[in-house]
Amino acid sequence: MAIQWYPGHMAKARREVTEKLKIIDVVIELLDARAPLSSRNPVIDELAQGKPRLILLNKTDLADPIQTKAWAQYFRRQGAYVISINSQNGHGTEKIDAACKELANPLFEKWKSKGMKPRAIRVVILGIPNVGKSTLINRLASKRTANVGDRPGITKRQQWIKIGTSLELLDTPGILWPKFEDQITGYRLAATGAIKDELLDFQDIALFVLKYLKREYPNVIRDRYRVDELPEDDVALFDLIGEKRGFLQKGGYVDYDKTAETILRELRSGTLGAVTLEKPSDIEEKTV
Ligand SMILES: Nc1nc2c(ncn2[C@@H]2O[C@H](COP(=O)(O)OP(=O)(O)OP(=O)(O)O)[C@@H](O)[C@H]2O)c(=O)[nH]1
Ligand SMILES: [Mg+2]
Repeated sequence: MAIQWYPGHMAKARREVTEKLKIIDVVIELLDARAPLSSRNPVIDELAQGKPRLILLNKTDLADPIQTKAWAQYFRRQGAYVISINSQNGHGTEKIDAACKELANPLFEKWKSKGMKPRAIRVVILGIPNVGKSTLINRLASKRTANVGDRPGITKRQQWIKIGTSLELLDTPGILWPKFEDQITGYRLAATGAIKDELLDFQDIALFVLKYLKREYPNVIRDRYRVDELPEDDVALFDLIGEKRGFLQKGGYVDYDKTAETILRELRSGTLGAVTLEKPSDIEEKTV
């Protein structure tokens, strides 16, 4: 199944971000720690226009901690400023203020040398739908000012939020891009919840997830679904999970829809365990 989601409001949001960037000092790129590369918008370099950039790996509570470390190192090796965070409980978010100040410092020094007074740092938070932009803003503001939800496409328009006296944050609608470089990116984004569910074939996505878990995290499947021997065939495994969970229809057939939906829900909520859907070692192998 070809996965793609680039509705008109995203094209508009992209234009609006481009407009606003003239007055922005620092760009925060919020990535999903479960799929850092797939959740990275390739248009971001064009959007960020060489502004100082901070990469945040969010939802670290749902991701494999070993891989989160590896991804942070991967981006740091490329010269990026990286912080791993959990916007829901605030873990790591206390470092953001100082990072923005450090990144904006050269600009402030320039102002000072021209005799201008420093003002609040203007920061924009960019990221794909559902990655947690509004949750992060609420966390930094210590109040619920931005709308959040567990569906992609919650924020519809830009909104400035003041954080103390030193920061002004711009919340933006999640933006995807017109064409995924490869379909596996689409599958990862679908699995983590960045694409509108109504557009997805859940069985297809759940099979993709199972195949990956079987290879990389077999114990996650064994523990959660009490399957001791993982069948070689992915569809047979899918069947077995449905059976074990008692998702049977009339005649004893496995209810595929319910099984697929359960696997995805349990992956997204972290019930399955902390799982990362792509590893830096995968790409490094590819480029060597
Ligand atoms: N487990 C976990 N959930 C998070 C975290 N950050 C955000 N969420 C959840 O992710 C969902 C999406 O959060 P939002 O803040 O609305 O995401 P957004 O990026 O603003 O999404 P759009 O406005 O649709 O682009 C919500 O259900 C949040 O509670 C996190 O660090 N960990
Ligand atoms: Mg939002």
